[in-house]
Amino acid sequence: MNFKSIPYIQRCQELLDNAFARASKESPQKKVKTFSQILRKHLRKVSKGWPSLDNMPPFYYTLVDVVVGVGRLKKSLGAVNWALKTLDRLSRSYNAEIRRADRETAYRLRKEFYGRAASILKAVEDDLMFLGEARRKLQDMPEVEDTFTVVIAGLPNVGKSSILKALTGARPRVESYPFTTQQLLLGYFEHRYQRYQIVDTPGLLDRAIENRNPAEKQAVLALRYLANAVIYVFDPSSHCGYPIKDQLRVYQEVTKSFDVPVIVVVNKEDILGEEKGREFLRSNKLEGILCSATERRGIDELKNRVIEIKTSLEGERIPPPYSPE
Ligand SMILES: Nc1nc2c(ncn2[C@@H]2O[C@H](COP(=O)(O)OP(=O)(O)O)[C@@H](O)[C@H]2O)c(=O)[nH]1
Ligand SMILES: [Mg+2]
Repeated sequence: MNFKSIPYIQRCQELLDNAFARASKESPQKKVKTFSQILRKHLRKVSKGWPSLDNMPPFYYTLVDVVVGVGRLKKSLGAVNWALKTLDRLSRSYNAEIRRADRETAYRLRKEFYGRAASILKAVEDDLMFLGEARRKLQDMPEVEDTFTVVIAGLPNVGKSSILKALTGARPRVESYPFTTQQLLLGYFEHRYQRYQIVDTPGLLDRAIENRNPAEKQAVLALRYLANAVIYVFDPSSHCGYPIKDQLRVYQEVTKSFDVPVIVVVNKEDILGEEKGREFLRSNKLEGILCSATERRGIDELKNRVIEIKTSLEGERIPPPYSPE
């Protein structure tokens, strides 16, 4: 989804000034045509340059809705289209009249056309302003790939970023989430020509959803559309600074709100010890993978589990074999 290629949007007056400047260089017969062409060319660029809201993946749709409001955006794009059509119709009829008119009448008709074209633009001035502002806001929308995606959740310091690095090797790419403080860290690994996208979400999936403001709630909602699976990281050693009770509460919340498979990881096994790690899982009736992100233990098992989930989800989509009567 490329929000960075949304074209620059001129202010109403800027656009009119440009059109006047260009038309003034033309012969009288061509002035109206050129004037209207300049306006329409820009309006068409504005209207066509936006990613289509109807085909937008729900992850982006939700974010666009939080950042600028989908309803308002649709209204403004609709207004631009209206202006485009109205200008087109108007310039055709004026051009036809001007062609038949004597010099004096042609002059009067041209002036009249400029006035009417300017009022059409003035009618959508607020919409152009809004779209210009929306464009600016959407420029730093995070770029995510449309591929199998695993979102990492868990309280701060449990080792989410370390797990991401262990799984994907390279330094994660940082994308800003459109709510100032939040970012998405993206890492990738490949297996049998298939790309896996792993997303760490500092500040988003690391505390209770109930304590969030509406925009953050929407941000979490958008993540739900992005995730094909979730890795929930526990640190039952006391090192992360959060009691197990809190970690379990957020775990319950995440499993409830994400309608996808959740892989439980018990991290920092190097400090905790295998015995205590297994005991933690047993006593909480969880199934999970013991890992040490820093010592790279359990990471291959985790990776295999991710691959397995993708394969089994694909399996669901394969239609049953054809069987004749
Ligand atoms: N001993 C040990 N420390 C770890 C492990 N994973 C992460 N850490 C440390 O725990 C701290 C928090 O890790 P980080 O990945 O930043 O946690 P996040 O806040 O959940 O992303 C860092 O100091 C890491 O080095 C682990 O498996 N073993
Ligand atoms: Mg982190």
